[in-house]
Amino acid sequence: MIPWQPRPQSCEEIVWRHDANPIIKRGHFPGALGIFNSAVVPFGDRFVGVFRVEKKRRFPRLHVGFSNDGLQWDIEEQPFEFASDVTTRPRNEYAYDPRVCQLDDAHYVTWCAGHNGPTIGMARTNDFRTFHRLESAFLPFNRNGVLFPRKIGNFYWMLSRPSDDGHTPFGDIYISRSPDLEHWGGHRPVMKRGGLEEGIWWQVTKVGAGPIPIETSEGWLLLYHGVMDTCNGFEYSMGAALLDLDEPWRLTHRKAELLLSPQEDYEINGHVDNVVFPCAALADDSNGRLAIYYGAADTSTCVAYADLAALVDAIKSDSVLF
Ligand code: BMA
Repeated sequence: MIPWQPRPQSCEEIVWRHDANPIIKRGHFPGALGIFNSAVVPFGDRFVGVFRVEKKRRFPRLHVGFSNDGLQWDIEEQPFEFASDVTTRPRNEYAYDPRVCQLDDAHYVTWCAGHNGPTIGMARTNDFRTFHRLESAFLPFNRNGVLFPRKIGNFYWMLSRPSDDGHTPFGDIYISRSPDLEHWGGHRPVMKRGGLEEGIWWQVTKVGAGPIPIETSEGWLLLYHGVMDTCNGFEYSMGAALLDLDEPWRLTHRKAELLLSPQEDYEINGHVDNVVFPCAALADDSNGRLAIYYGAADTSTCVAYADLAALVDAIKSDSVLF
């Protein structure tokens, strides 16, 4: 069973927060200053996660964790290493913002890899003990590489966000396809950042894909982060869109209102203030429940919930395309 709490009586939002957020806080294990922007998936009768952990060197690395209920996590104190590596990479490579995707009979981790500049690293695992490094999907600079959970028309597909070497004051979501998870091409823009117009202002600076897209009868449900620049810097919120099931480069609906913005203290204050950054979601088709995992203020890991059908309806009834 995925984590779940019903919507509080007093709440009219499409997405509501877990009442004991953050589920993973600063100091989750000794020396962990932040654990955030991390990905979880069901695994056997448990859950497994790949976590962005920053210790006292503030150097981001990926750590594995396991959980029986998706809320209480046992996270390894050392980052994982690769059993085999086809890339030529700096020995000490940073790694952050992982996504995990079950595809065919394996799990794939994609993340922002310091491979001579940020780009999309990839690894395959069957057991979350041994990770085989694959070639990086793209040239630097790129972030937010998010695989689709099945082939569509004979190809694998990945969303990504071409970027720069810094904090990137721009960014649109692209899609690329591959016959083999190694050679990526056919790059197309899918979703642009917003503009100074109503409904798209909150995502005016950049957008980036969040969790692995969720297949629904109305299209691929894409949760994403949208960023606006303010006098105090960037502000990261969560939005939602639908992509065509067979032609996933076609954006069919995009919700004008954001779904979750930094409002709670743990989202407003942290290593980077005002960040809500979704990286994973668990959907239960049997009851239409959705549990969303997001990083808060580059410090902690949180959960929010939604009813899948209500969320899809909300996207369709408040859609703006531009
Ligand atoms: C991005 C990445 C994210 C982070 C965000 C806000 O560039 O570093 O991991 O959450 O900035 O700081």
